[in-house]
Amino acid sequence: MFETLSEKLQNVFKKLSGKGRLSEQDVDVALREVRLALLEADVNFRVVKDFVARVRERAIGADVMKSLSPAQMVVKIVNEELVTTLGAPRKLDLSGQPPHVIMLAGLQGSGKTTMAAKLALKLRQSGQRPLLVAADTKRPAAITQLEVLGQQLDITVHSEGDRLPPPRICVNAVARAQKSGYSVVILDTAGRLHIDEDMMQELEEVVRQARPKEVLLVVDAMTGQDAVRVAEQFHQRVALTGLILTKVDGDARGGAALSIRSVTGVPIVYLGVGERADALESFEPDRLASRILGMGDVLTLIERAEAAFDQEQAQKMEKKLRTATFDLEDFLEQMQQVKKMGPLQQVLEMIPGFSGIKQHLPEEQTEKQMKRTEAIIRSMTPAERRDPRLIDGSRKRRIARGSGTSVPEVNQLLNQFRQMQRLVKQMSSGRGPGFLGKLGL
Ligand SMILES: Nc1nc2c(ncn2[C@@H]2O[C@H](COP(=O)(O)OP(=O)(O)OP(=O)(O)O)[C@@H](O)[C@H]2O)c(=O)[nH]1
Ligand SMILES: [Mg+2]
Repeated sequence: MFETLSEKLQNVFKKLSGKGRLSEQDVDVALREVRLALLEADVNFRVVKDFVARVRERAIGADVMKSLSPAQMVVKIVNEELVTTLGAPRKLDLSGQPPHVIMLAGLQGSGKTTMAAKLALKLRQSGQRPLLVAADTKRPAAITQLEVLGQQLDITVHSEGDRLPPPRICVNAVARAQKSGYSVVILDTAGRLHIDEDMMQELEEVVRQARPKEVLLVVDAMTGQDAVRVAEQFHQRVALTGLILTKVDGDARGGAALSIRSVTGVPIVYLGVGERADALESFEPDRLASRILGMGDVLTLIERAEAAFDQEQAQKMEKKLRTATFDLEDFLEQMQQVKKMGPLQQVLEMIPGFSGIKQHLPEEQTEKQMKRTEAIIRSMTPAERRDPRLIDGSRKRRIARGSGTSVPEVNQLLNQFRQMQRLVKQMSSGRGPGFLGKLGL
C-alpha cells in the first residue's frame, strides 16, 4: 500500500505547523509530493507540469485559514484545482426529436459493449425506450455478447449478422427506431487493439450516415500514458461529445481521466464501476479528485468543518465549558454548529475509525431527538435559558405546550443538562486539553 498524498503532506508539514502564510519553500516541498502522487496516479506528465504550476501560483503567499493546518491548506488548493481541471459534470443531450442516437467508440476491451448495456438500462429507468445496435461485425462473438446482455435486461437488440457494413446496420437501426417508437439508439461499435485507419474510416462513415448526437469515447481507467494520444486521435476524426471512463472500480486511480479531459477538453459523462449492468455512476468531479489524491472523504470533512465552525467561536465555547458558565443558550448554538456539518450519521462516517459507531445510533432517532431538544430550548425565554433553575411547574407546562412535547420530556432535558453541567465542572477542575479540543474541532 502506498501512503496517500494527504499523509505525505502531513509528514512534510509536521515541522512547519503554526505558520500563518505559505512560503515559497513550503509550497515547493509540498508540490514535490503532489507531482509524485499525480504521476503515480498515471496522470500524463505534460498535464502534471501545467497543473503543478497553477497550484504553485495560487498557493504561494496564500493565507492559511485559521481552522486548517498548512498541509490541509495545500491539499485544499490542490483539490480545488483538480476539481476545476476535471470540469463540470455533463448530462447526455436528449433534447429535440427522438430517436436520439448515441455512438460508443473506443479501443478493444475498453468496455464499450458492457457500457452500451449499462446506458440502455439507465435510460430505460429514466423513461426512455432504448434500442441496442450490434454494429461490431469484426469480432465473431461480439453480436452474441450484446444479444445475451439485451436478453438479460429485456432490452431489444438490433442485429443483422456480420455481412452488412456497420454504417448500413446503424442506418437500418435508426429507421427501425423511428418506425417502432424507440426513443434512444445506442450503437456498439468495433474496437481495435490500436488506432488504425480502417476503424477510423468506419467510425467516420457511421457518424456521416447515422448522425449520432452523442459520440462517446469509452476509455479503460487502467490505461496509462497512452490514453491521451488515443483520445486525441479519436477526437480529431469523429469530434467526441463526451468521455466515459470504465473499470474505475479497479486499482486505477483515475489519472487517465484528468489527462484526457485537460488535453482534449471533452467533458466526462459517466464512470463504469463494475461488470454488472447497474455498475454505472454519474461523473462527479470532487469524488474523482479525492480518488486521484487518495484522500477519501477526509477532505469533505475538512471543508464542512471549515464552513460550519469558526475557530474563535470554538475557543469561546471551550472557555465557557472550562469556567462552567455554559448554559442552554450555548447548548443550542453548539447543536446548530454540528447540524451545519450535515446529517450526524454522515459526519461520523467520514471520520476515519468512526464509521462503526454509527450503527449504534439509529439515524431517525438521533435526528428526531435533536429536533425535539431544539424545540424545547427555543420555547424557553432567554432568562430561562441562562438560568434553568427558574423553570418551575407552570413554566414547564408552558414550554411543553410551546414545543409540542410533554412535561416529562422537558424534565428529561433539564436533567440531562444538569448532569452535563456537573460533568463540565469536574472536567474544568482537571487539566489537559478541553472537551472541544478532544473532538478535534
Ligand atoms: N471491473 C470492471 N470490468 C469491466 C467494466 N466494464 C467492462 N468490464 C469488463 O471488461 C471486459 C471487456 O468489456 P467489453 O464491454 O466486452 O469491452 P469492449 O470495448 O466492447 O471490447 P471489444 O468489443 O472487444 O472492443 C469484460 O470482461 C467486461 O466485463 C467496469 O466498469 N469494471
Ligand atoms: Mg464490444
